[in-house]
Amino acid sequence: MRIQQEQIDALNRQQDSFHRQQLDGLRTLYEEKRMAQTIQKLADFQVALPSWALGAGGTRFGRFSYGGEPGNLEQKIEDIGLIHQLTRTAGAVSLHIPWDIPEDVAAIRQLADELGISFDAMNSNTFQDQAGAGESYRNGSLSSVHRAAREQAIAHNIEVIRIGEQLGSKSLTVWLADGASFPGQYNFQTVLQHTEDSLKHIYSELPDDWKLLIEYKPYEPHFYSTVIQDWGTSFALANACGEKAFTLVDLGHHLPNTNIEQIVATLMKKGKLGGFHFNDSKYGDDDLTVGAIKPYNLFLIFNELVYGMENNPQNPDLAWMIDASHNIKDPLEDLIQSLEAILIAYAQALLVDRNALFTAQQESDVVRCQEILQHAYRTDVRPLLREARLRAGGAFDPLETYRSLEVRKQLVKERGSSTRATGL
Ligand SMILES: [Mn+2]
Repeated sequence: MRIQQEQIDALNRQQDSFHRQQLDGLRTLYEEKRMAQTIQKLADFQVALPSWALGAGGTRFGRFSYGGEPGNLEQKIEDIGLIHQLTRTAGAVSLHIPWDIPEDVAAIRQLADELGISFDAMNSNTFQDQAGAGESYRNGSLSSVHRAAREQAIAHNIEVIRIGEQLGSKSLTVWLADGASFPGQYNFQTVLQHTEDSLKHIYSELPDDWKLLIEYKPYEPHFYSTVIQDWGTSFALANACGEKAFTLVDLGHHLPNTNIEQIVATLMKKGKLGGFHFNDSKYGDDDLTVGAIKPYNLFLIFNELVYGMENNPQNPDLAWMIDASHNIKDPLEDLIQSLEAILIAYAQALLVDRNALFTAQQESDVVRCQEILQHAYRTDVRPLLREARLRAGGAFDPLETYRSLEVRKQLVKERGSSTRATGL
């Protein structure tokens, strides 16, 4: 289905005077120039949605399907198109291979183009065995002690690059599930060396204008060790590969209470933060809606991201992506909520008075430092988000518009109530 622009505009008009009042209220707190800059940056900010997030996810215990799920890649891109039309923030898709190998590349590119969607980072998959594959990844992929398994995993990653080239993507994200569930299962140094050698091989096949993004995770699916367990290991591997290789930070891939904002600051200072995956968690890699549990933490992370984007020209533009699983919510509603939470944290971070913060830090005025940060955090920035969206033709309130227009009901009508998204 496609939403008509007039439908969005009609609902927006009902909010016109309320919106003006709200925006004027913010003008009493922040100067016009800062407001204008923030609105422009919000309008420019685009987050990729992964192709596996449009259907219901699941846990290792079970999965509950959601009606009207996209049954193929075209429908997944159409769903992202719907979210992008409402939010004007979801202008990219991140594909997962082999779940979403395009059958007709030209047709997929044309569809994405019509909907204003570009192809962001490609994701390889060596955490599952594929039908007909000669080698199993049971004992690892890029790190495996079995040469044939490593070679198969390397060849798969190169194939993903080739598919990505046809689509206009510019980066490959590698997340390895490789690890050990028991002490003594493998030699730490051996598997690290294999991983480095395999990544270097993949890197050597990377086009000049591409990036290799290396994700890390401390545990899961293995519970004793993970080959790329933390940012330090990822950073070392990226450095070993070369200048086109970077670390990717996934919010859920940290042990509880890890200071993620400090990791972000360190990597950006070193010019090695390449990508960012958004989600939220209470206990581990919970894949919950962004901002659902720890919105202040998200703000503190964005505070460092904004500082880095303004002060670290050595760091490249980041690949932003939502990496979450929607187990009980409508996936599209969950993604709309996530995008809103991301932009709220970004806007708050943009409003931090950096000159005042610098002065307070120089004077070691700890109380003032906290006040400056929290003044921005406690600002209701939603009028700025709405203004950025309205200027781009998006919805005043994407979630309420989605519900008013009964988008899910339409999708169920078109696709049926028992479709299952590929890869889930
Ligand atoms: Mn991730």
